[in-house]
Amino acid sequence: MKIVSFKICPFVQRVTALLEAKGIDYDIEYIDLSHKPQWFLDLSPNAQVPILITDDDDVLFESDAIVEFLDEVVGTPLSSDNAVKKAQDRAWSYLATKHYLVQCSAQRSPDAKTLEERSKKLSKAFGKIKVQLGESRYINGDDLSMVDIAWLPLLHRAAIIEQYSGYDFLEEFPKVKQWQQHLLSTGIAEKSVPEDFEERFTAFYLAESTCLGQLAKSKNGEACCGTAECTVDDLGCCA
Ligand SMILES: N[C@@H](CCC(=O)N[C@@H](CS)C(=O)NCC(=O)O)C(=O)O
Repeated sequence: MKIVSFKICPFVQRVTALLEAKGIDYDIEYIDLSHKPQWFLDLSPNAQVPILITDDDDVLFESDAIVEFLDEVVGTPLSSDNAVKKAQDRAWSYLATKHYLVQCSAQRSPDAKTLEERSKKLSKAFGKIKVQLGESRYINGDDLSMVDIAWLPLLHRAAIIEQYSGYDFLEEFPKVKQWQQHLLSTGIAEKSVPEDFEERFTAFYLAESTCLGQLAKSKNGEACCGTAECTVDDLGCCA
């Protein structure tokens, strides 16, 4: 099977994380979303990645549909066979995927005020999921579930942002942070992205035009915007 992908897309990462968690081989083809190839436009009804091309050449789109299909047809299912639990898990997964673009836009915030406003939206989701976390490694116990896979892109990206800029989307949520550590320690996050993911991700989200990029520069001991007159606001972004 083949996944058509864009290197830093969280919706793609949810699909590849599921395949990595199940230990299933797959091919991946990266496209440039600013120059979508015609063959891709012919296959993808909404012109978005991911799409999955099965071994029988069937084409699936929308990451929700793709992960549900994959969970059913390859490897050991991660979904519960109890219909109520399965529906509940779907709902907790949607809470994550509805916030992928919220996190992307928070990461691209040009200034501290915008970053705070956008982070607040993301925090609402972390505040809801934290109540679901118990003492076990993962959300449903000691085995990975579809909910863990749906939240993995958010938690992986939060860890990279914290590492480079010191800004922690999870600061107020120690339980979520513990879950993040457990998920990262599986190695699935790194396996689910291309080798140059961190480079591409930081080049885009920690560009100098972003507040987080300015924080990353300050953390490195560099002037946040490279000008001698540079002043910083409360967060450390260029004022
Ligand atoms: N609802 C879609 C969202 C996928 C999505 O937003 N993909 C982005 C990349 S992360 C994309 O292809 N954007 C190109 C576009 O919208 O033209 C899914 O879950 O698969």
